[in-house]
Amino acid sequence: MDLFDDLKPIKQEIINDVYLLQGFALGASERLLLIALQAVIINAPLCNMMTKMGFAMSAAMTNCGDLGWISDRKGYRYDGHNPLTNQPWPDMPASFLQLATSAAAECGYVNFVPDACLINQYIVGASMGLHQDKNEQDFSQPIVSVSLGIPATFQFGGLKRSDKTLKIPVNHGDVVVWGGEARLKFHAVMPLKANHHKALGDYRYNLTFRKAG
Ligand code: MD6
Ligand code: FE
Repeated sequence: MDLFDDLKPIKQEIINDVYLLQGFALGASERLLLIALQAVIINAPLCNMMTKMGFAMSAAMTNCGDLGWISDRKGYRYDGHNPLTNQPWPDMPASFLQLATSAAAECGYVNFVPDACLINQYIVGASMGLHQDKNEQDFSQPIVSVSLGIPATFQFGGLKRSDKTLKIPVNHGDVVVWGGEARLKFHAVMPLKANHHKALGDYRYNLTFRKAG
């Protein structure tokens, strides 16, 4: 075996402008990331927001950073305050910012400075339907999506809801980055299968970083 055989290809371009960085969030900074995640959730508890249609979303959510993504009977939007507490969202932890900017840079987005981080918590059976991320101001900026905890299957489609989708398995520590021609493509999370993660229990967490404002 050669010296560098063990180095996995860090970046795979799954679809044009959709990158999978396997295990990118692991390593020395993983512990700091998980401690920061716990602190954010203590300050801004997870809750199942309502959709415009009046159904509770199956993933529980919270946010950190200057702006937070929220949903209620008025629709989807970004807001600087947590509707549960009327307080500003917790600051984005340095470990979050570092992870998001380095993942984006790895994929060629060198100027990415997220101002919003949405945190989703999925229990077994929870899912997210096919949708586009289009509540942000500047579509030249990418989306950085960090998967933690138990595995899930991410689905990536096209610019039309009816376009066929590709399944992307995502595991603890994987990061998906999309931008450019993929920025407005439909995507979804398939219903979570029961599993267990040694640090995060029976949950999947997803951190989605965006330049929203
Ligand atoms: C995920 N979440 O949780 C993917 N998009 O893995 C999303 O794609 C998403 O949670 C827009 C708004 C909220 C979300
Ligand atoms: Fe999305």
